[in-house]
Amino acid sequence: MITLYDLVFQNDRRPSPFCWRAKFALAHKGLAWKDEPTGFTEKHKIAFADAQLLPVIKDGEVAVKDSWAIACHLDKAYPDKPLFANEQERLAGQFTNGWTDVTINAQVFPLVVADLVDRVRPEDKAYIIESRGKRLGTADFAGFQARAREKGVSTLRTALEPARRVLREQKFLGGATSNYADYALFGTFMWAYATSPLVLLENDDPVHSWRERMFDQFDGMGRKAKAA
Ligand SMILES: N[C@@H](CCC(=O)N[C@@H](CS)C(=O)NCC(=O)O)C(=O)O
Repeated sequence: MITLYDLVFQNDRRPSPFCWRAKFALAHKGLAWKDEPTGFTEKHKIAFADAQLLPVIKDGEVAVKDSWAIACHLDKAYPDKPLFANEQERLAGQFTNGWTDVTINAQVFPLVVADLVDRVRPEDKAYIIESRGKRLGTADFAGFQARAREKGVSTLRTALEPARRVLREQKFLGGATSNYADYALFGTFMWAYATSPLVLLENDDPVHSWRERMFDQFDGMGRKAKAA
């Protein structure tokens, strides 16, 4: 049985975009897993993997850290129901994964940071204030978020244009059905969904329709998760 160490916030909210990638990858492959909720200040739980960040999986005796490494491990160890049908798809998926990390996640973070800090477990609050305060250069998260929202939502919508162009022509980034490229990007929308009431997409946006389809995947796994 695979154990997934998943970042946890207050009231069992699961915010981490990277952990959502791993959960969708496991669900796609039809693999069962045991969930191990892990707070920011519970890094001792993932010390066995020599990790500081989530997700981590323990698959028998094998420890794997980093969401991309987890996806590659799962396809190698369990070739059925591949996340990538071939090497070309794996490389295209790596591009979407990196684009989401560098461009999309970086744009979403300032838009939700105060909402995120508000929803962290009380015992992790000091840690997130210190670590994210250092990253942003301010501990005034509400002010930072409000300023970011003045232009940030429309900038994000523009940044999503490469995905929109694909989603005008096909249902998923992976084609007629979803593959890991979809999970890489959708993880970001799960992050926002779990932590912030902010409306990121317009209803008539093809990315919005895709997000709805993604929410429905695997028995509505995303939609059933605790929302902000
Ligand atoms: N490249 C890593 C990034 C993982 C990551 O940044 N995880 C965040 C949660 S979203 C984390 O564990 N942060 C812990 C901390 O900030 O102490 C991946 O794809 O798994």
